[in-house]
Amino acid sequence: MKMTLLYIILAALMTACGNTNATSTTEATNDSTATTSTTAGKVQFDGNAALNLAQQQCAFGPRVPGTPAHAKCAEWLTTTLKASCDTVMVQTGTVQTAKSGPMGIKNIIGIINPDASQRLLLLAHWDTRPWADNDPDAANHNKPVMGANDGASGVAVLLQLAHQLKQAGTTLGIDIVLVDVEDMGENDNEDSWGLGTQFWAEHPHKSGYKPVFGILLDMVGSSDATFTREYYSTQYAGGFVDLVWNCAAGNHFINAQGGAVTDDHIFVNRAGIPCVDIIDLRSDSDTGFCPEWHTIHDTMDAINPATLTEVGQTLLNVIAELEK
Ligand code: 1BN
Ligand code: ZN
Repeated sequence: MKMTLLYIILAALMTACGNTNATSTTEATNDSTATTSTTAGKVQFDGNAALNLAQQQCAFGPRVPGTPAHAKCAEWLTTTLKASCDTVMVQTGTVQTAKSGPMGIKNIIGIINPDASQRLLLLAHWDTRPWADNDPDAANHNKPVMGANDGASGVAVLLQLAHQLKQAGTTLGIDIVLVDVEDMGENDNEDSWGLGTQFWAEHPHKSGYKPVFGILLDMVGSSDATFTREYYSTQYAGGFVDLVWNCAAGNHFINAQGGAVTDDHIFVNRAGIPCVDIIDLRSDSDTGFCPEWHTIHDTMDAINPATLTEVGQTLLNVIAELEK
């Protein structure tokens, strides 16, 4: 009976938001850019404010775990979330990295409407990679990545979303989990990535935690971004991928199947929570990502407010749908 109800709700959500091109494999321009109704009225996502929040993260320098910049940014993220969320928790622990031994982590969690039973999980990693090992110049391979796109962009959208929801109000329960130590992995070692998320999946911030589903943001700021439907998201959470792409704002969301990424969402899905990865996947590059990925060029020049607006607006559209 319970499962039947879940399927009915999911079927309704899958066709929600007005874009009915969910199974199309051609490029689609979405038309859900209109303002969104929430309990507090119309809300339009402010991508310029999000860009400013990315800039503030980058001003600390690369947020490499174990460095002073990482520690200072953790304080700032906690303070910033406290201004918008009802409850903020900082989850600490130690994980085993592939190349740098044991590492302390801080997962920073902002909770909106803690008593609401229907909840949406939103994730982004806030750490940055210690090594720009995809840089065309090998002399840069041991330099840290600034992570304007790979780290700061997703966090900035979630911080700005929390800020706007505080002003507008929402009836939905929302858990924003800023995960640490995503980006210290090594090739061909899946479990070496997403260490903060793996820790959270083993120690959820609330026992029996069961949101409707989760959305992960990763590398969501490039002007050339193409957000295709990521493979594992489709495998584990296909109905929710339909929902998100039906709610998509602007023309960076492409309703076609994209590649597979070993990202934080894998560990959330394995823990039994369906989770969708919104990530910039490129079919025309050797790495599968944007040219700045894991290079010293992943700086503020690599991100722009228009793409952040589209991603933030898409989240607002999904939230409005779940509020109905
Ligand atoms: C995403 C951004 N990832 C790292 N930075 C995850 C990833 C893991 C991407 C392995 C490619 C390979
Ligand atoms: Zn990375």
